[in-house]
Amino acid sequence: MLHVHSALLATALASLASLSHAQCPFADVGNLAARAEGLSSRSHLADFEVDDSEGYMTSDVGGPIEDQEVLTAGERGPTLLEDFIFRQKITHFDHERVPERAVHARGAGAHGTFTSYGDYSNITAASFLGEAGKETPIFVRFSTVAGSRGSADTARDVHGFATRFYTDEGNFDIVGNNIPVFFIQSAIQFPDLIHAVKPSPDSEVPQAATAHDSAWDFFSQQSTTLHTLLWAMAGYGLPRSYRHMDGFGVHTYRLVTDDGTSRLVKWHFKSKQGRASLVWDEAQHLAGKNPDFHRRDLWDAIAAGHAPEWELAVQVVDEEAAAAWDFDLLDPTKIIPEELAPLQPLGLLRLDANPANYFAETEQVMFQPGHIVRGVDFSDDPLLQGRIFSYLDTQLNRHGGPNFEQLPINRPVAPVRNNNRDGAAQNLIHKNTAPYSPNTRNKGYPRQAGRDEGRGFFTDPNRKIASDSSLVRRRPQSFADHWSQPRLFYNSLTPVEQQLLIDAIRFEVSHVSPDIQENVLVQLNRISHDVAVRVASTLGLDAPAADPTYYHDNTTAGLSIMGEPLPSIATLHVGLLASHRVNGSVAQATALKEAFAAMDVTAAVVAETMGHGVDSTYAASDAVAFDGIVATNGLDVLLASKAKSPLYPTRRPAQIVEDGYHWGKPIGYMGSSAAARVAEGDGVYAVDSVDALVDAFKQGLATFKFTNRFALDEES
Ligand code: HDD
Repeated sequence: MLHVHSALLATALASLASLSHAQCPFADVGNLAARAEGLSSRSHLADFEVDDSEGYMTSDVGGPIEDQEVLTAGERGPTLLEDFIFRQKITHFDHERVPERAVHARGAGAHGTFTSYGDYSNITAASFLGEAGKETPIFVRFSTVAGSRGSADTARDVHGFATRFYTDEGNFDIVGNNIPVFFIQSAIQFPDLIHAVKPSPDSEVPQAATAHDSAWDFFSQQSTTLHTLLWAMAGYGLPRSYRHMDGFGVHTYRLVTDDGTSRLVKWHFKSKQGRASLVWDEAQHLAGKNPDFHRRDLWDAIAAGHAPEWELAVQVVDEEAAAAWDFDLLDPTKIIPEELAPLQPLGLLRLDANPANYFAETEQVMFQPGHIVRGVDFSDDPLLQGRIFSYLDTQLNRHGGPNFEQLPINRPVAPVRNNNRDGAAQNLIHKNTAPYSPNTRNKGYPRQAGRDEGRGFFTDPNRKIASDSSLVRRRPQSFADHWSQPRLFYNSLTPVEQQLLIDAIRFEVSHVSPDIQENVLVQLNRISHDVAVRVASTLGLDAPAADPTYYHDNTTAGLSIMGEPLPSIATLHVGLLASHRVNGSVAQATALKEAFAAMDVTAAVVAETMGHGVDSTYAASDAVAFDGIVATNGLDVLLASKAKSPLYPTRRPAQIVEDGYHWGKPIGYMGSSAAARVAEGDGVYAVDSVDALVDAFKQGLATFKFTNRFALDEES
């Protein structure tokens, strides 16, 4: 029935979209088509949606009311206790919040569809991977880890990448990050890690940041953190957008086939937009200028019909071969280099619908690594084992009871039948009066499902534990090397990325106490003497003597972000600087905007005042808003060092170009504006025609960051 509804709506909107602009009763035909398409990926929520587009206001129990004045004893008298309308409204408001997530509080989500490329029953019994073209609704929530719900999107941090597949055999969640490794090896240390990176317990400072004593005290005392720390200090901590980052399941999981064959795997989500990152100075500006930068980017791209896409892939591991590797697959601080196990693509994720209500969908979605489906199983990774417990517990706390899985965003599309009963906010009316198993009163239903009946989970999951099964509180020796893979990561970056990583550590560690700085240098020195020396130079300290136990020159492919051009420039955003004082400038910017639109690149015309095709003013614009910047013909007038105007802060037009240049963005000068150019070189284009500019920017935007503008230590 639901499907009929949305199909009808989709058809109606599609036929509206096919009308010409003149015929259509709505202005934005393109968006209507996009909404119709998006609706299908969240159609399982349709039954729960509230449409207030008509009707009278009512109380929570349905009686029509007015709610703008309280009931008082006389016009100037006291408010009456009997005013049930007032009390209901205020009481509901007082209870509007649920506890924010203890970690990953700040985030944004979207709906979409996963499409399987093929029938993968040779590696898993999971039904959503059982057929080419099979579609499964999904919801993905992206997040930062440390900050509170209101913190800035561009804080340097690991980023959450949590995906729910609403499969026809139940919900499957991959609760991952944009970095393939984690700080600790055992879940029992998670509270320690989080207490160390969160703000200080006395002052609650700093917010959404790790440049403080407790974080680096923990990092330098707990060397398992070093690998993830290096990824976060590199571009992975500063993604350009949620759309421009990959996702990872982090742990080793298992896939199991119908005949019980089990293989170890790592989950990957590869961004079709490519990977791109900000530079730190830019990210800090953004935190003030636009703290919602990532949230808005995702929302706008989806609303404009540019659905972001990721390819789901797995590294399938041959367990016998893995036994010879010099790291343990159960250790979540390690990657499996792609040279050892290539990625096998499985299908495509496409996010094409924004939530209709942030709280109901994004805030109330409650992921759990324990949400698995037949065909997927766990490994003995001690971090994963602990997470399976923790997420259920945290959802009980956030929701206040055990019925959170009944919330629309959590409810599976597969039927739920069991003997769990009652509890706060029970939404269902169970009619079975024999809610126990085994029973005869309900003819034994709901029946037990197993591997061979009812497509249940495997009663015998074909997993073995180590033969030495005495109880211990210690980690295996195979988890003991915490320095070789951080070095592998560092070696695999370009020199500029290495420099930016070192600069990030310099920034962070400059904020911590001298004794902690010394401890940090000891750990960095185990990874690389060069890194330790370069960080020590900023701190005015001596690095320890080289400690070569873990030094090596190995590299692995696919880790550099800045070394590769973007596969697509669609939906990147260009600033077109114009002036009402220069004849033809706004017209030229408008022509550029149209030419960019033909390549699905969005652009904003900036001038002193709004009107006549201008999208933003210099008073409101900043280089952080743009992936590339173009000064139109004649703009040298505004860029000149003495140019002043009461319409914008001093030197704002020139500052936009200069900041854009220093942050590595492509810069275009049209005609005479080149007279005011900041510098020449790669990614700086002085041209005369719209066509030449757009042509140059195709390559410029794909390069994304012109890294030769960033200084290397040896050049200073
Ligand atoms: Fe966690 C949330 C990812 C280790 C305990 N975690 C949370 C979210 C993501 C991750 C993406 C946000 C989900 C959402 O959007 O709602 N966490 C990870 C990854 C880890 C990891 C990739 C290591 C591989 N986490 C981890 C450990 C524990 C937790 C070891 C506890 C033992 N994580 C939680 C939590 C959260 C959470 C406290 C907070 C809110 C929630 O679960 O739903 O239970």
